[in-house]
Parts: sequence; C-alpha cells; structure tokens
Amino acid sequence: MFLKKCSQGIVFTLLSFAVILWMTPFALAASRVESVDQDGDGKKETQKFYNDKDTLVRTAKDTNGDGKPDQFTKFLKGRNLILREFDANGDGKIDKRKLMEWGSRRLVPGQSEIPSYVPLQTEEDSNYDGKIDAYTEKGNKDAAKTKIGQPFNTRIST
Ligand SMILES: [Ca+2]
Ligand SMILES: [Ca+2]
Ligand SMILES: [Ca+2]
Repeated sequence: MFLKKCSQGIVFTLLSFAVILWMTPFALAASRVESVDQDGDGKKETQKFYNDKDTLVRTAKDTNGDGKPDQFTKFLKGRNLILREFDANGDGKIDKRKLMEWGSRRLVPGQSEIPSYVPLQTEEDSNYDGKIDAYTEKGNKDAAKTKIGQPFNTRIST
C-alpha cells in the first residue's frame, strides 16, 4: 500500500516535469520578432525582438539596404540604458560599440543641455583588424591608454 502511494507520487512528479518540459517551447514561442518599416520606404529593415512579457529587448536594423542587419540595439534598462553595436563594413562582425544612458547633454557649446543619449563607454575598431583603435569612458580620460590595441569583441551581444 505504502509502496503503491510512493510510486504514484513519483509518477505524478515525473508527469509534472513532463508537462513543464512540454510547455517550455510554448513559453518561448510567446517571445516574438516583428519586422517593421521604420523609415517608411516600403522595405522592412528593422527587426524588433520581444521577450515573453512582450517587452522590447533588442532591435536589429539594416541601415544600408544590403539585406543584412548592421546596427544592433539592446535595451538594458528599458530605453534608459542601451547598448548599440555597429557592423560598419558589413562582414557580420561588430566593429563599433556604444553604451549610452538617457539624460541630457550640451550639443552646441554655450547653449543649454537638451534631452539626449549620453555615451558612457564607446569602443571602435576602425580598421577592422580585431583590435581597439578608439576608446572613451565617461569621467575617465586615461581609459583609452589601456584599451587601445587590446582585442575587440566582435560578437553581437544578444
Ligand atoms: Ca546592412
Ligand atoms: Ca564589421
Ligand atoms: Ca583596429
């Protein structure tokens, strides 16, 4: 009797797991990709990726019309903190990266600050040799010294 109950418990547990595993692809399927024509030229150049809560988490955009995405934006804290990555030479590898925070900045000297993305960190491989050529970090003028010449992470952050 006891053994029977025990095995029933195990079967139930296994069944629960099976149901969870079976449900997982449906949960993932809830996250969706949307292709949009953001610039209104009739071509859907921007892909928007949503998570299972239907929150926009990243976008991939083809800015030069060659059919391959070359500008990637990841929303780290909604739209307040974003990581933007670029593939300037279209080889499928990232060669420029900017971490930006929504705030305000003075675009024209002498004029008042206006709402804008403020770069916190930028890095660039401008000759596509996989090494950092330019680096900036907000509030740290010496940061570039240690970064230039270091390997550039060419992978898209997803
Ligand atoms: Ca492109
Ligand atoms: Ca590239
Ligand atoms: Ca380089």
